[in-house]
Amino acid sequence: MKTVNVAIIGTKFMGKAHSNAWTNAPKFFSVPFKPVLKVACGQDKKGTEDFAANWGWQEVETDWRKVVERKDVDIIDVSTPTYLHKDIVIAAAQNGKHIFCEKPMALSYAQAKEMYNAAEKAGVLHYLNHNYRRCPAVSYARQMIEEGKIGTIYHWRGAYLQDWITDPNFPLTWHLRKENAGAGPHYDLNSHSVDLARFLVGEIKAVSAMLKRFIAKRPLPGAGAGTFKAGEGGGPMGEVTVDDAAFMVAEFENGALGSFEASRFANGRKNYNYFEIYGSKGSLVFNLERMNELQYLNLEDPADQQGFRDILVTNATHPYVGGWWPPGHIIGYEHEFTHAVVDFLKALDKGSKIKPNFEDGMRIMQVLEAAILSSESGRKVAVSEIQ
Ligand code: SOE
Repeated sequence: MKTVNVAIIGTKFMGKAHSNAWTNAPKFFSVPFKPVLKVACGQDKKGTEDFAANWGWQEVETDWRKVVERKDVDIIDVSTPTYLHKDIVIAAAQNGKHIFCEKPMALSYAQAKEMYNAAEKAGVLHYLNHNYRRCPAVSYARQMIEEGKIGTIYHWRGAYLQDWITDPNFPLTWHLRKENAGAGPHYDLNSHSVDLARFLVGEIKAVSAMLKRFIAKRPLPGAGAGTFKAGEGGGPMGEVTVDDAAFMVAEFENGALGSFEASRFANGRKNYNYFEIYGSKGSLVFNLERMNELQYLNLEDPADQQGFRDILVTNATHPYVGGWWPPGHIIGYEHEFTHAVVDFLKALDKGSKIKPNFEDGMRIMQVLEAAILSSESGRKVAVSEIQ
């Protein structure tokens, strides 16, 4: 079997999810290349060595610039915090590497545009990891929409709600700093919802939004602090420079209307990525916390039997499921990343594109930035105003 050499930059939450995907893709799916886990790169040498030993990365590096210049690396996997994406992606593209990059794409639309242009100019394969598109129930929702099952879409109703920072003593990790994350849940979570809405409904034309910060100062992070992890706290205070919640309404180019709620202050909601889509012939509902199911209302059912049915999306005929277990043997969050790697390797082999890619990422950033302008100016903003 042909092989491709992968280097991963970033060894925390996403580093793990991606390592698992590179490992499992060839074990469960028929893929054209076997990924070789060549180099893992992180800032902390000991932590990176432990990470590499655990996941089977052959070598360790602490300087990402050396990694992107290596002749024996084909793919750069960018699993770092957002503020590092632009420089790594551009250097990787200039060195002719194919790129598998975590979301959100960048700190701004301008950065995303630069990244897209660099990747296109270099002619490399580029992928932006909005993993939820590759949840089988979500891919199946798209198939049902394409088959006309719910007819003309009227409404998108999306919410992405979490509660991991509601404690005022949760530290000021990188997600809470504008210079590192660009924005709060608006970028982190609304980016996923906008990706799903573009995937399932269509392009967004204009937005009105309100972004809100609830807690202005937090203790600086101590050892072990990170995404979803308070670690050791109690240090001096620093300023939170991003939103804590971001709500937006949107008009789609096809005439549909959408609402988006993103918050890290929704107590009880852990990773509640939820949407409802209402069409002229039926409706679809998805909730990541019940990710093996898709709810479907069919208006062609007899009127007195109408209601939402739960489709258990675990048949071999459902997208991606055939690679895993028999019907009813449910799958999880990490499988979406494996599906992305499978599609990435297939696209690499065919010389085709994969979606979402940096062009999608750029469009998403444009929508999100339009929402920030709307929140700041108090007016509705056309997405095309962001250039
Ligand atoms: C943190 O909010 C986070 O890890 C996001 O960054 C991911 O994209 C999301 O899938 C889960 O939550």
